[in-house]
This record gives sequence, structure tokens and C-alpha cells, in this order.
Amino acid sequence: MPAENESMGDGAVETREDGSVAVDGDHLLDLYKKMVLIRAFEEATQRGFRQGKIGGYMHVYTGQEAVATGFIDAYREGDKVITAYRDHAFPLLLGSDPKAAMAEIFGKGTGLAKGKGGSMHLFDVERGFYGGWGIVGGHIPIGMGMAYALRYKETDQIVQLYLGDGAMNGGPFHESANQAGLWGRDKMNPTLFIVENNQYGMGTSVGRSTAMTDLARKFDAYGIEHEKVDGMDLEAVLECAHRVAEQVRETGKPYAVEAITYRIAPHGAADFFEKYRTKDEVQKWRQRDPIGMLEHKLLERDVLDEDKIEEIRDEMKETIDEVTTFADESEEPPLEELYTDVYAGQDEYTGEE
Ligand SMILES: Cc1ncc(C[n+]2csc(CCOP(=O)(O)OP(=O)(O)O)c2C)c(N)n1
Ligand SMILES: [Mg+2]
Repeated sequence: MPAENESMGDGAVETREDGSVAVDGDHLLDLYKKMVLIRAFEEATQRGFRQGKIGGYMHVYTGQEAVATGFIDAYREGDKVITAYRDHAFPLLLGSDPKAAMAEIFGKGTGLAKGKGGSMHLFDVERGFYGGWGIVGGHIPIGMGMAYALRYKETDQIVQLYLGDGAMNGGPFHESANQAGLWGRDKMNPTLFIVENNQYGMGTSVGRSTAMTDLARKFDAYGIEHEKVDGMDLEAVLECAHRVAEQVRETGKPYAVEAITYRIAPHGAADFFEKYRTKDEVQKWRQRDPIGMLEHKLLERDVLDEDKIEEIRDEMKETIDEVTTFADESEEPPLEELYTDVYAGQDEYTGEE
């Protein structure tokens, strides 16, 4: 897909004097295409899972596309991105080959992690993507520590650290936020915390998992400034993302954004009944589908018309068909791969020299 691996330096996103940004129509159209591609990619992974072609477990990003699409637009060469297991959209946005991303999800040797990571452990260090982590909250100390390392090495790069609403109830979050706040006082922690409040952690709503549901305000406890953004509105996310990414870059201090969003898809591949929410609720949020909302705006502004929408969707579906065929037809990793990229050598497992 046509992804830029650095921030748009071509005037596509202009920062005004008051700190707000203006995004030109062509750039919005490009981001719209990326969101449509992510949606089609996720639909293909869901089909692949049902067909038994994808092993392990899998979580899709459907409904949350505007969050990563907006923030990764503010990515600059050398920045790092880290997230949990709902990770498929990230390598696509950072410019990884979608075929390698899909092949990884299919467990094939041509995948981003040679087929050894799977859906929850996509990785593409060359493009700044540090995973894909399956243990809830486990990546938060790692991402925050990476931000320290970036300052220690005297760069002006930052870490975009994505986490879920559920992950905020665990110890790793609180310890990391505390440390980030402390190091931030010395301008040594350029972590941009991006909380994706998609309303649920598996089947537990935010209101049933914390008595203090204003998640952004939790960062007050650690001296970290914060704000909320409408995570369904790509333009709102872009405005916030460009402004705060530059602030973190300049100050070396952490900052937190709570993106209010919604997981339209089930939690994961085994969430069949969704008893924890009503169909009405899902329907209500679907009216704020980030792709639908952007489509509406672009239609109103004559950047898009119905024919063009059809054309883009067909084009993206075609791309995804090729991507899926590649993943499907790729070979599984050879057995010897069990002994590569691990700390101990083959002889230590087998006793062979
Ligand atoms: C330490 C740990 N505890 C429990 C789980 C099981 N688990 C998987 S996803 C999840 C919910 C996390 O919710 P949230 O952080 O809001 O992320 P979302 O799935 O909504 O993206 C839980 C509890 C886990 N993977 N790791
Ligand atoms: Mg959640």
C-alpha cells in the first residue's frame, strides 16, 4: 500500500499558528484509502480464521482505524511504535509489505517474523514497529523504556505507545506511568501514550472495571499532561496527533491521549455471542464508523463521489485478494527455524553438537 514512512513534509498537513492543523483533500483521500485497506485486510483475516488457515488467536482493529491512521500520520523516521495484540493495522500504516503481514498471521515463513509470531506478534523493526504483544500491559514498561533510550542516545525521536482501556487497570501501566512522569521531569521520556478506549476489555465494560472512568485523568496521578480525542473522527485525531507528537519531541516529556473509540468487531476470534453488549449499542456506534464518517465528509467536499468510492473499495479488495493468496500459498517455516532467533542453540535442546 502507498504508505509514507515519515511525517508528511510536503504541505499535506500544515500546522497553523494556533497549533491546529489543516489537512489537504488529497492527503485525506490517501488516508481514507488506507482505512479501507485496513478494513478489507481485517475482513480477510476473519475469513482466514474461519477457514482454519490461521492458528492461535486473533483480534481485529475494525472500528478503531482512525486512531492509528491519524497518529501514524505524525510518525517521523526513527520514531518507535509499540502496541498490544490488536496490531494488524500498524505495520500496514508504517509501510510494511501487507503480504508479509498477512503471511505472518497465516504462520508462514514469508511472514514479518518468519511465521513464528503470528497475529499477536507482528514486528517490523526496520519500520519502527516493535510489536505486537500478547500479555495485557506487558509492552508498556518496554515502550516507556525505549523512550528513555531514545533520549539517552540524544535523538529527538519519540515512542508512540498504544494501550487499551483494560490495560490501564494493571500494575505495569501504573509503574510505567509513574516512571515516565519522573524521567519526564528531566526531559528524558518522550512517550506518547495513546489509550484506545474502545469501551471494553474483552467482555468487561470500562464502567465495570474501574470506578474512575475518566481514563485520561488517571495520568494526573503521575504528573503527565493529557487530553481526550474523538477517535472516530480522523480529522480530529490528525489535529491532535501532529500537535502532541511535536510537543513530546520538543519537550522530552510524556503526554497521554485518550482516544474515544469503539470495537465494532468481536473482541477476538472466539467471541461468538457478545453477550456483554446489545445489538442496539453496536448499531449506534456503527453510525459513527470512522470510515463512514470520513466518506461522508469527503463526499460533501467533492473529494469523493459514489463511483470513486466503489472504485477504491474494489481496488483495495483486489489488493487484499493478492495478499491473501500470497499468504495462503507461502510455505510454512522449515523445522530448523525452531532453533533460530532464540537465545540457546540447537545443541542445547537436542544434545547434538
Ligand atoms: C496479563 C493478561 N491478563 C489477561 C489477559 C487476557 N486478555 C486478553 S485481551 C484482554 C482485555 C484487554 O482489554 P484492553 O486493554 O481494553 O484491550 P482491547 O482488547 O480492548 O483492545 C484480556 C483481559 C492477557 N492477555 N494478559
Ligand atoms: Mg479495550
